[in-house]
Amino acid sequence: MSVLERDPGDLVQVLDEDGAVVGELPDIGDETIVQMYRDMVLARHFDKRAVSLQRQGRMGTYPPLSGQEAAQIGSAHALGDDDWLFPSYREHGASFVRGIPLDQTLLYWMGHEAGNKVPDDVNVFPVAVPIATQTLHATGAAWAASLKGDTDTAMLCYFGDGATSEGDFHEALNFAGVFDTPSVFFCNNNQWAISVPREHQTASETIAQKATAYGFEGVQVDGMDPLAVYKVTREALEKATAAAPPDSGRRPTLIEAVQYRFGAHTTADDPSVYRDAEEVERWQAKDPIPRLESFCRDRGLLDDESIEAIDTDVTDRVAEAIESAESVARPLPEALFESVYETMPDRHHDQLAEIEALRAEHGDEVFFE
Ligand SMILES: Cc1ncc(C[n+]2csc(CCOP(=O)(O)OP(=O)(O)O)c2C)c(N)n1
Ligand SMILES: [Mg+2]
Repeated sequence: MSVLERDPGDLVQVLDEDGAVVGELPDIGDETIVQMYRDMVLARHFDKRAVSLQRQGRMGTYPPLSGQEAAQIGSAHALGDDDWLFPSYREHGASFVRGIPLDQTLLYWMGHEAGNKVPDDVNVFPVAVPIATQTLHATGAAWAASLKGDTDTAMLCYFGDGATSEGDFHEALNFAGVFDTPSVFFCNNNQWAISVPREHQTASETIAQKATAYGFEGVQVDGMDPLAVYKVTREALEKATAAAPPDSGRRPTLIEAVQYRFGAHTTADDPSVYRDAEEVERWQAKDPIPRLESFCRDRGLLDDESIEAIDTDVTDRVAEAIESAESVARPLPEALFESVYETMPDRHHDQLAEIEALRAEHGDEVFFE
């Protein structure tokens, strides 16, 4: 029986909090499992360094992902070569797995236009900051694939629990259900939308059950269990790309990955004013990295030596990415006005004039203090 055919409130789990196997393992090679561990460690270290860069004034703002590595890395590894990934603004780990270089992500959060440029051969859509807008882009792209008769490509779309309160989310899922688009909707339910708790987003018992109203399956998965996330996403992608309807089982899926963000919503947020330290501790016990580490050690896939080698490699790679991003000259404030209007309104001319006056008086350094 497919792991997707279950009650939406029945949480899919493969590893328990200690990394012991409690569910059916996905069909996945040992090499991929170790690569997933490596990618999760990289995402965690990148996150730590990025927050620190922001604190030192070396980056504008940044949305941390610590705690959410399993949801991102497990699902991104499930993607096939032709599939596409539609991120929100927090999917640095998933995007990296699909080919977005780390320095590119840093450039984005440093405010460089170049940070928006997705390499041509990478099937990842640009970062979407306006909440839930990417759900419509993903459904549109999935419908386009259907119309072209492309049966190899599925669209995996990430969004948060807060995004499920937006009209876009409902329109995207309704359309996908009616037109059988090759869609996998992946909700990162990290319990909070900035300071708004999950209970204030919906009176539904689960987010997964919303799929029932759109006529397709919804499944809740332990979003801090990378193997369970991989399994559920892989099955959903296979179902999305099954041969054309009506003679196949091709259907969209809504995955609710239950998880927690350990840190702040962004570096501009202070979560201590709206959530308890005990709540954070409770979720830290489910940390995906020690869980997968313990599983890998038990199976002889990792030991002290290989873990140390991974840590060193990850530290070096993140340091190189930072060096590369910081070697790009910081954008001048005039860049803000480019590519917005064909004919700039008067107030923008006035603001540009202010910039020029500042430069004439103090030089460029005044912008980078
Ligand atoms: C349309 C829109 N409204 C409001 C905002 C401001 N905003 C940024 S993040 C956020 C909360 C989103 O929460 P959730 O969807 O749970 O995602 P998370 O950040 O928790 O991953 C809000 C309201 C926005 N970016 N776009
Ligand atoms: Mg959230």
